[in-house]
Amino acid sequence: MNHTQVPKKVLNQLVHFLAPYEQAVEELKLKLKGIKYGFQKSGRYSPIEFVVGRVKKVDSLLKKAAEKQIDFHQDTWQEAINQEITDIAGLRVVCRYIDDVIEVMQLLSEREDIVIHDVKDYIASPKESGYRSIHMIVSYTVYLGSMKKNLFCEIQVRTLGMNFWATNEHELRYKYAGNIPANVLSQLNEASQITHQLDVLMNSLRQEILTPSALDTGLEEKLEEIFSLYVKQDYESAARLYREHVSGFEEAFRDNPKFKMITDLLGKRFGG
Ligand code: 0O2
Ligand code: 0O2
Repeated sequence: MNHTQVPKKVLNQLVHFLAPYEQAVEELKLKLKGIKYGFQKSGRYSPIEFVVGRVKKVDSLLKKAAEKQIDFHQDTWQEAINQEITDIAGLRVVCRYIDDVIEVMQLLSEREDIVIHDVKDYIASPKESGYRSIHMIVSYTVYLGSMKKNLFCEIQVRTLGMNFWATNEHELRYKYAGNIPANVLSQLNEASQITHQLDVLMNSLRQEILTPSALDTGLEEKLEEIFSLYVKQDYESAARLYREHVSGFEEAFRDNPKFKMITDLLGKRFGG
């Protein structure tokens, strides 16, 4: 379907129709990013690397509406789209490891503001293209002016590897207008399998990578000690401990919030 087959009145109404979806994407993006910052603020590893979101482009929406045989000449087209097209509001959560993907699904299932209706597991059963991801169809309520709307949204959860593959495949599909040559398809298929092997291998190293080393643990304790000496105004002992244990490790522990606080507060004073 193209724009000319859709009544002009409907095209004019689409901007208004999409407004709550725009709001849902913005709110959910913020909330999902909030999960990430919550972990980081408390000094813990976040299962979320990054979050992006988008509202489906009008062309893509009309194409899907045509596939679903939605009749724009009926006054009920808005309800029909709301029910039939569940990815108008789309969020994408990208994680480092496969176990993080599972943890994110678990975290989402515990929330009261997001109701899960359906989960498509394209990791256990990849698409023919080689595409892997988890798709969760959820409902979410937005308040827009005096209007309250409960909308379906799609949350895709995938690893960095799966995302890398999907981004490449998406661009190739666009370049070849959907008709990717057989030799390129077979390379994509191989790349999908190798990406999955890498994901599985990295997942088995996850514990190794994420368990803090003795050095980190020791440093955490020292940071506590230094901070409490500072609070007690025993600056001389705090400075000594800082020079003995912290100086030289600044770069390695830059992302540790406690370390950041100590260096911000005390680093300049004790560093020399
Ligand atoms: P294309 O053709 O796929 O590249 P920010 O303010 O930076 O947080 P911003 O600028 O609004 O966010 O956009 P964001 O969130 O960085 O990214 C938008 C991109 O997210 C889209 O790119 C999509 O690629 C992707 N995306 C996120 N979620 C989904 C989803 O559920 N489904 C699909 N299909 N794509 C998603 P473009 O430019 O719209 O398109
Ligand atoms: P857009 O709007 O262009 O960003 P459904 O009727 O919704 O159940 P559908 O549409 O096949 O059936 O849903 P599916 O497959 O669960 O999810 C569609 C979205 O998943 C796509 O959005 C992509 O973001 C992603 N996706 C699915 N299969 C592939 C694939 O083979 N390769 C890549 N790169 N992405 C895929 P759109 O359609 O691009 O939406």
